[in-house]
Amino acid sequence: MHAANLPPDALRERAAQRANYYERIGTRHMTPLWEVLGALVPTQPRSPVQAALWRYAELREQVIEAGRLITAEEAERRVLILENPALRGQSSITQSLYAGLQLILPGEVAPAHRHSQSALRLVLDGEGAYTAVDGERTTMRRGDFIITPAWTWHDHGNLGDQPVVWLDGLDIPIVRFLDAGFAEKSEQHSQVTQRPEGDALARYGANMVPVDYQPRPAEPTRVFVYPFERTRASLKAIAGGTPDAHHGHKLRYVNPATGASPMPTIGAFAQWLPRGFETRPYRCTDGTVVVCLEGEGEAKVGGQTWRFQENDIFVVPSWHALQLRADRDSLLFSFSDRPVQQALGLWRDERL
Ligand code: GTQ
Repeated sequence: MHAANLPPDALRERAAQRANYYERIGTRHMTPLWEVLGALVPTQPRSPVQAALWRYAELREQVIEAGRLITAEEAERRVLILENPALRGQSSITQSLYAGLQLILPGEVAPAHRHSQSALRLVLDGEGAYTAVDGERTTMRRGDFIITPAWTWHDHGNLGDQPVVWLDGLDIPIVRFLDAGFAEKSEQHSQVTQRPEGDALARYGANMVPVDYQPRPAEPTRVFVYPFERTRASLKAIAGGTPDAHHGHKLRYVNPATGASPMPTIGAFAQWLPRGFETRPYRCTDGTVVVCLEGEGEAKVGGQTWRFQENDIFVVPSWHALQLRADRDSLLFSFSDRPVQQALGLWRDERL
């Protein structure tokens, strides 16, 4: 008999029986699927992640204050985690990704370690710092996209006279979800340099690779720095053409030896929006962190609208429509878990 046909006291009686049943099976660690099926198998993504924006002017002030409270050495990594407002306590900016703002003061070293988690850095502010990856240093310049793939040794240092701040993006929540994390501290505080600066870029990042190099399919690139001046030059060179209605002029960073993403778990993108250009709304299943490197404008995400300017950071949750408008020529960097979703056959997008 359908519930609609039951008299009210029969309905109450049945609800009480079910509640009693749920309680009894609950003591044996079972629970009824039919109460949660709609949430488990949604008709479309209903991300708990919240759209949010962090203004760099505020971020900088807070992270500089951290520089007075703890040294890089004591902290190991002096980082303020950007926590999604709906995921407080989880050290996550989206369900799958972590983001944080790292500060290194003149003379400091963030000691060498390695871990299963893959990391990217986007340099935001200050000059004179370096990151060393598996024995090679790279000077960090604003806008440089630097990677430290899983299990590569890395340390950071500041040889200059200014505080240096960058954005860290890691796949920490993915590795935690899989219970697959390992980490190790190096005996060397700073890695001994084994190759001159620029070696990896020359060998692997100039449309050539060493003659016997055969990368495995998901192997991260040996190119660990994508210099901003190259990215910017490419975007400027294509900016005269007709922009895509939903993306403007958008490129994805690749492992030049394979065409895949630089690291298997994180995809990264750079995009140029000419002054006055407004994108049509677009949504995709990869929750995305966006950083304004140049220009200013407005972002509409779901129902929210923000103005953004240089170094502001915002997060677009899965399947939320994004619309961007540039009020000056603007260059945006972004990263997401897209390669994971694509490898699993899950990724979808929609041009609205
Ligand atoms: O620079 O190695 O933001 O290990 C979080 C964990 C940075 C790093 C983070 C890390 C690092």
